[in-house]
Amino acid sequence: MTSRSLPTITVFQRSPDGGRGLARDMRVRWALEEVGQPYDLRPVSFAAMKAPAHRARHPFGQIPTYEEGDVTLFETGAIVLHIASRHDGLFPANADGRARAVNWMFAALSSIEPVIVEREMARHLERDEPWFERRQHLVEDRIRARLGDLSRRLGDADWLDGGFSAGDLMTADVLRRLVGSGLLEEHPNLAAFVARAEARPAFRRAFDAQRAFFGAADVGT
Ligand code: GTB
Repeated sequence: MTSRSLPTITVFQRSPDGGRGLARDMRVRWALEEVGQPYDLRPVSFAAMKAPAHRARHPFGQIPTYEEGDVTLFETGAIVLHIASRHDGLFPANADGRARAVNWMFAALSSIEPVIVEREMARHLERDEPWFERRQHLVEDRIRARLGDLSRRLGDADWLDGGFSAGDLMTADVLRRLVGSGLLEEHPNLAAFVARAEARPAFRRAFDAQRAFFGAADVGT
């Protein structure tokens, strides 16, 4: 009998968000919890993230990465797709349903996440610029347009395409970054979608694990 090690994901050594689970390892942890796959963590400092050993895993020197056997992956879209493809629980059984779930994963990462990240980057890096307020309005209008379309598509359904899938996981995780901004709350069905996703036992386990990890790391180092 061969012993196989657990998949290992890299995470921030110290939480930049105080354990709110907003960094992108959260979606990987959540996917692993959804399929019942235990995992190990490799915490990396900001300095270690940019060092050659980590860049061998992640060319852009970021987290998370995912190592399983001989496979090392470094984009959360690819990582969650990998997990969903190899385990039951995140994709529908039929090929067409699976294709639509993958479609929603790409939509989350390509059509929804970029404008949300743009808003955050501007808030972090451009706050003192004279054009900040004007630009912020423009970016928020673009977010509103996306959320309006998404809200109309979701309607009063629980999930985006039938049962919960990796497409919902990715979309909810992307939208979580807007909780409390007022933008998500303009669409009660989207706010309820995120709350429903966050109420899933697998999400709770992943969230509690990252919070416990960061709490322990903060005390110990
Ligand atoms: N496209 C990549 C993916 O999806 O995997 C993006 C990976 C990425 O942006 N990683 C970030 C990182 O490593 C962490 S998640 N940044 C360090 C660097 O680039 O040097 C982004 C993030 C960080 C912090 C918060 N926060 O504090 O709320 C939220 C999100």
